[in-house]
Amino acid sequence: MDTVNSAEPVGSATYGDNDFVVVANRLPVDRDTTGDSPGWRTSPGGLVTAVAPVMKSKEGAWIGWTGVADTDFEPFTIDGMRLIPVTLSSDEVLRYYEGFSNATLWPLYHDVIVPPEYHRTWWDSYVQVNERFAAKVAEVAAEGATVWIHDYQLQLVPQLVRRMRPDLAIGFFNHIPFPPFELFAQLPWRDDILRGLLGADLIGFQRPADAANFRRAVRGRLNFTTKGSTVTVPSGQLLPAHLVRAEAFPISIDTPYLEELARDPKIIERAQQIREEVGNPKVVMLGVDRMDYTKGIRHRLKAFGELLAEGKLDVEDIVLIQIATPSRERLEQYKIIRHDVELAVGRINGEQAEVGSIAVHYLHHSYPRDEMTAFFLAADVMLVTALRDGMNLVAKEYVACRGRDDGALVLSEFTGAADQLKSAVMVNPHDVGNLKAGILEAVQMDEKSRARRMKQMRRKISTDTVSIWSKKFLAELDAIHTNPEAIIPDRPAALPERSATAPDRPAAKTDARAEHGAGNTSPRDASTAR
Ligand code: ADQ
Repeated sequence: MDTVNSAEPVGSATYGDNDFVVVANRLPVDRDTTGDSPGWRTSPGGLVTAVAPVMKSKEGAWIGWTGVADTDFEPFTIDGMRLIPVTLSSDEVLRYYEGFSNATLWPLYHDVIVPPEYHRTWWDSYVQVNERFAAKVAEVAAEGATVWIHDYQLQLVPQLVRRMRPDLAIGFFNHIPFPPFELFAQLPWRDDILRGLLGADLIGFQRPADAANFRRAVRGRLNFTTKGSTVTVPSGQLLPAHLVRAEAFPISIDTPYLEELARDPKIIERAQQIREEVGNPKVVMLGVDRMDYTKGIRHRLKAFGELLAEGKLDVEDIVLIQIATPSRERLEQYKIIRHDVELAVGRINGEQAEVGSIAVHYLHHSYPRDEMTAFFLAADVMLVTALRDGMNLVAKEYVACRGRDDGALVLSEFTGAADQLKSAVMVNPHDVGNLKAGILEAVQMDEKSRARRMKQMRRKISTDTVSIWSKKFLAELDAIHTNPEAIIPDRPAALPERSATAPDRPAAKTDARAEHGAGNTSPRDASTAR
């Protein structure tokens, strides 16, 4: 492997000195090799926005992969964030990331829209990479530090970290749905994943239904007791005995920042220009998604194509701009979805467009935030038709940009956002008839209804921002870790004291109630967590 050193190394004295550690598959940077000497470009996303203030105030560290395979990088600092790279080999990118994370877990957790693939070599790689991340956490976290682990790629890390460092407060947030038990039960390594997650003190999900699915799986597979959102982990489960909270923390967006962008005269002017560039139709509809089979882009195009073919919408009056960011392009299912979408766009334009009136403007690019905001401002109707989505930030971003309380949102009931943006036009994207009716309703909605509904949705996201989300999560994690009795009524009498002792310290004996779950656990699954 090559070794590349960055410009600002973190001194080894700072190891084990981080009071706040974020752990995610990717670091919030991309390697930039365009200049004379290679460097890093920040890739600001929701997660950075959410955790950056805490990172700065607590001088936190972020552990993750750089996106460059087979290369070791030294820790470095960028925008006041201390970044600690974890190395992945090309083989691990193939098996752990593209394989187990994105071709096993991703489809399984999204209602098996495409069939998940189960391969033991992928699982082995997933375990190995999770162990590497956990070892890094154990190395860099200060005593009693707070560790916040993110997403489905790292579900074993909480357990692995707890076994090495029982002194740490461990939070986990799952950005994607957690599937119903009947689907989750397909996974050959289901019990390992549950135990992996249960190493955390607090597990956050997007929707209450996700948290309920998780708790049901814990009861059904491991026989652990749950009461409300609390799970009692008994001793003898490859984990020290402890209590876990598993509940919903719906993620949001940086609302004030987007509202400000949407008021910027330059961006407003650019929005007007976009409308002109697409022919100044009466109605501009917009779709913004990663190119992913979960996002319902094909269903949306089918509905739109049929509405045009039936003459219910007229190509002279309406345009659909479909932005689809390139995503996971080496995976077969992603090649298929791209092909299908491009075929559908070609067919609609071939059959419905006239010279000078294109029906679908299809853009397979990524855009800077200013330009995305201009698209949101330019759109009269926003289409979010995901077949399953943990939250869907695009829906919230569109609402944040509609400061004039105009515009209509068509929103799939299978998104986490549907729990909050209740005044949207709700649709079932699997039902093309229902989707078409929803699109027509949004297009034809009178101004007064649009204003009323948008105002209600804007109110919701103005009090529900990503910084409030991270504060709530971390405050609850702190409360659970420092004083579980204060908030959890059913705490077993004899939970072990937390202390930073030797790695893999055997758990203390617990009371009969906590032992009960252990005794009833089915050990039938072939694999066990390492
Ligand atoms: P994603 O599946 O990536 O996120 P989403 O929540 O919509 O889905 O977030 C996408 C983000 O990328 C949005 O901020 C959007 O504006 C941006 N984006 C999309 N296309 C873009 C383009 N072409 N150019 C620039 N930016 C673009 C996962 C889960 C979601 C969950 C989030 C956060 O799948 O369900 O909401 O994490 O938890």
